[in-house]
Amino acid sequence: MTLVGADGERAAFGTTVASAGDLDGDGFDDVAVGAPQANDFAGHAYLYRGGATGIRAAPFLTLRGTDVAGAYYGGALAAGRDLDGDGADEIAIGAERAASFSGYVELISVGAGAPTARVISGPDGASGRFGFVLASRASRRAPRPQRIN
Ligand SMILES: [Ca+2]
Ligand SMILES: [Ca+2]
Repeated sequence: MTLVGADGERAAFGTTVASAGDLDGDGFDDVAVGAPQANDFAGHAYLYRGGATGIRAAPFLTLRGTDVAGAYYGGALAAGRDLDGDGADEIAIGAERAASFSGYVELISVGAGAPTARVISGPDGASGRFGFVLASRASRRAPRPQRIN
């Protein structure tokens, strides 16, 4: 299985790749790929749907962040987790060079309906590079605390 980006040779498609969790809640895990140099370094990220026969070759969603040249959107991706409990995982995408390297992180919810994006800015302003590195916890679910009577 080979995924090919649509942005040409300087897009750096595949700089980041993440198992995105199950973004649409259909029971199959999906894949995210970043191309942070696409469109004059504005950056794109692509979401590919998983299924019974594997990953689909065409992305079901192309994400562009705020689409500002030099933002480097997609330079960091964090594996999906269901952050709001709706049964579909969310994915975080970083754009560390946006706004004089202030950076931002976009939290994408796909779910069963229209995708939504929430932009989170960092506290450090210019040169803070918020979103340079993203991570999610390794375990799927933390064990529920046991009450000891
Ligand atoms: Ca899925
Ligand atoms: Ca969710």
